[in-house]
Amino acid sequence: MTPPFVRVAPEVAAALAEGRPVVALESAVIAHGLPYPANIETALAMEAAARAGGAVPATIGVSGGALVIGLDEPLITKFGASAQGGRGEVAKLGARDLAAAVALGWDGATTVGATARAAALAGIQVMATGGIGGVHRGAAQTWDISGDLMALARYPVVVVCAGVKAILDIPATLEWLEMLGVPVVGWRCREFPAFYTASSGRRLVFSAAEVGELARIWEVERAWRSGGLLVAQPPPEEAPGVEAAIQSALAAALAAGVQGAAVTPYLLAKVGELTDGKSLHANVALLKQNALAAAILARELAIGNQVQLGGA
Ligand code: PSU
Ligand code: MN
Repeated sequence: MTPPFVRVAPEVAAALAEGRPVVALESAVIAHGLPYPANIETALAMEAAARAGGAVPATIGVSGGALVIGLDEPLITKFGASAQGGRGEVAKLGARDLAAAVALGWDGATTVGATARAAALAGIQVMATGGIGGVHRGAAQTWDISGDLMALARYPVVVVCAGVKAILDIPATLEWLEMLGVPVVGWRCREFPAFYTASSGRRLVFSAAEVGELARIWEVERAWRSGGLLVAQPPPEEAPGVEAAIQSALAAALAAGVQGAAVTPYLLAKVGELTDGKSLHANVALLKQNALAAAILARELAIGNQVQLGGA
């Protein structure tokens, strides 16, 4: 049964009803994280990557007074086009913003936290993103800490990422994930990845070499009905030397007085500009890789479910 105010695309609903693998995809990265038109191409390429991995993609957003699980191509295009020239007709929605945006009939793109909440509502277990939000640099003064972290603790969804965005304070974000009780597992890596590069210098306690290990970890977590699981894998292409651009972007954001939900989109756009698209290239590559990995995990979980059903 679909919860009220949630609209599930027919293809996604059929897959869920039959226990076939589904991967949820966020839309804030389309409307607020990447420049037009690369954002639309990337969103569609992530859907294609999920399909190539054997799962049905469900890009999530708010439109027409409903939480939509499976945006169609016209809506993805509309969300992407809103990034042109900074026109803001598609809001950036965290988990806490979903109800108001639905009630007021807004169009809104969902962050990792909002997507995790939506996926849990729809019964989707795995989602993919680029990097999660986290503790911003200078958070000791600003208290700017992404709602993604609380959502990871709260909603029972596996989030596949390449770490936290490099614009953030990576060690501080790992401390908060620990405090919130969010399990973190590396997939084919022993270090927590740093989004644009494989190495953050932070060693992980748990790392899985095979998808079956990840599936078993999630089966135990899920059986106990707690929150989410963060799975991190290194980016397929590194974009080293982005740090100088990040420093300039941070200084520019401070000078421009950028605040609240606008901080992350501002920094991502500035870093993209300052690196002449080098960061964009790496960002797109890791988004596709994460969608594929999420699909492979979703398929493994679906096989496990079928075996259980068959054995019961
Ligand atoms: N990762 C990217 N690009 C993005 C984001 C993450 O590679 O645009 C988005 C995600 O939607 C994430 C959000 O949930 O940024 C975090 O925003 P904030 O720091 O305002 O919580
Ligand atoms: Mn913030």
